[in-house]
Amino acid sequence: MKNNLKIFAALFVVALLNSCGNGSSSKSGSALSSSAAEKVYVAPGEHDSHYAFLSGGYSGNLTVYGLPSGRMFKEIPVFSQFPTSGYGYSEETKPMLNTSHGFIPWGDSHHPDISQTNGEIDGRFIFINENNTPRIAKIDLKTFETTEIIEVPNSAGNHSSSFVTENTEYVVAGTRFSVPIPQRDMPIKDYKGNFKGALSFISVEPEHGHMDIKFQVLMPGFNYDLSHPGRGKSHGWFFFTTYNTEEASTLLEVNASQNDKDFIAAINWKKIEEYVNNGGGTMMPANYAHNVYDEATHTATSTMKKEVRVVNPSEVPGAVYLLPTPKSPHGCDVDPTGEYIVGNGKLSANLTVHSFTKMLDAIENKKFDGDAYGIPILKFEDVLAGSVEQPGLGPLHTEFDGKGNAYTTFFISSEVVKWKLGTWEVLDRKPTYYSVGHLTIPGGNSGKPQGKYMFAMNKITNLPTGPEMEHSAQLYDISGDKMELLLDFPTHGEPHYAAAMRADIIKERSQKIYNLEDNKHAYAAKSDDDTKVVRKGNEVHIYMTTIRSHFSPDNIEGIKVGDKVYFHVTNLEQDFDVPHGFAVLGQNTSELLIMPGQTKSSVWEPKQVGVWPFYCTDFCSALHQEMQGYIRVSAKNSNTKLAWSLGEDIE
Ligand code: CUK
Ligand code: CUA
Repeated sequence: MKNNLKIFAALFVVALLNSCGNGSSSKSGSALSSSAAEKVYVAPGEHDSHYAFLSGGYSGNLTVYGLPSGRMFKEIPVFSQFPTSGYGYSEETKPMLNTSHGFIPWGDSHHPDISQTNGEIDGRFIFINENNTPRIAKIDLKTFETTEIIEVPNSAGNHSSSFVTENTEYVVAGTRFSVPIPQRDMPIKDYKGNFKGALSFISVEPEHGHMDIKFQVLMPGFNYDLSHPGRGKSHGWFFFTTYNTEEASTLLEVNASQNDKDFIAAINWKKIEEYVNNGGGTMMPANYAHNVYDEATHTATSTMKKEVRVVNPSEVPGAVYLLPTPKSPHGCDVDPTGEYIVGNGKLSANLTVHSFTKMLDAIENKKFDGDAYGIPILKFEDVLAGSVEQPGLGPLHTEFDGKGNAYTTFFISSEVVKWKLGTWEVLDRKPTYYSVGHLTIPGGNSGKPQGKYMFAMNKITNLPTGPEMEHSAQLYDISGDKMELLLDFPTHGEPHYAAAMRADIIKERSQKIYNLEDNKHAYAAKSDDDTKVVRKGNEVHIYMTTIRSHFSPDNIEGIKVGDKVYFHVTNLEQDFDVPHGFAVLGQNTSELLIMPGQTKSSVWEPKQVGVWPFYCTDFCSALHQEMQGYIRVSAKNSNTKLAWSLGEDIE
């Protein structure tokens, strides 16, 4: 890291020198050609050609950017409470963050992946993993809202996730850490041979995208780092990189780097699916949450599931193989044709590429080199397609442009290297200013990449914002023979992977409003006539509406200290882009942002008597500042009458 910083500092100085003098004439240090700015300029009122969805890492969220401008459009809350919209605070969305460990309003999300049809990105849904409390979320790209989260039992550090098969049959989630399955109290030193790694195949129902864990494959106790689906000819298979095949439980930086080769695990999921469809596998007790947001009721529910189907590789002979891969591979990437499987060995001098055809051949001819816990190990030489010799230091991730080229990031040497599939020659290399993690080509994770741009996501920047500098991404034009660096833009949280695609497909499907008529929320008030305040013991339900520029009712009396007050606010607007907000002084879950036609609720437990104002938090019209009201809170034992009004005084 120190070296990178030095290199970076040197580059920065060169860049500075260039910028104060002769600008574009410099060959040695200037990263940007003079026309780069034009290539990323999107005039006011114009739209970007591509959307990019960057994972937020430890923010637990997903951020949406436009390409080529690098403008951030939106942050979509997924695994975190989000004050901007009230996600995770509102009564309707709290169930989204329920787990078997209780309410967990934080997550670590790494790998978004867009749904596919026939191997092409279709722009319907985007899935993303949560590592820490293993979960997979689905975001509907009609609304850019998180609509489903399923917890993954028997998993830990859910990292080799969430990647989809070419018809979105499955979104796949692999464990990073192996653990006792079922979880139990046992000595850590007995890890080896006893812990297991669960690889989960979560089926996605074609019409609405509902997720369900179809089966889990219980693998040996390695770490499963990343994964990718086979595609085209290898559709039906899934590939996972492993490290710590040593099965160490302490000081992994040394003890998990002993073996010269770890493995890529190849799973024939079609074969296991068939076995399961015929009743194969075992239902084992489990406890995991399945949270679904219903668009008609605008409300999420959380259901606890009690069992999961598990399959041991030994039950389905011929379904699981291990491909030796040097050394502690991180990324596991499959090219658009499905023939090449790239294992990015973090500690290896060369990049290893396996051949799917050779793999099938080796399996057919039973060219095995022993086994691990009964799983056949194929011979390295028999599955090797080729290797890229000494392309750089610390390869992490590879993407493809669909024209026979691959692009790999190198964390230690801080660069992106372009190389040719089949000949394995290095074609180009471009420094990234900072230590780089993932990279993304729109559609690069499908059978049909959408060329033109590639962006690399870096771990450090030079934007001074206190002790922590935000991360950044760098955008390259890859339409020519050589990569051209166009732009550097700041990112949020710590982006790992990102998914990206053409904007027109998403724009076409985008929802403008929620139809008020279709609103089935249990506490909706669909006109001013439906507004009311109802007391049930110490619970008070306020059925409230908003329309430019008032709340109805806007005067409420008869609330008492000790009450639990629910504001159910329906936005009556039916025009595009007219949200209203709601907040009341002293409420610890303040802020609802309510879209046209939607109902959202927040709860308030007033602690102090007084007359407290509430107001609209979203600047909605010239009279936004007038959009306010009062709620009177009396002592617990008072006999103030429950009353409400709009446009007149409460008598
Ligand atoms: S990981 Cu972060 S750079 Cu979680 Cu995909 Cu490789
Ligand atoms: Cu409604 Cu401001």
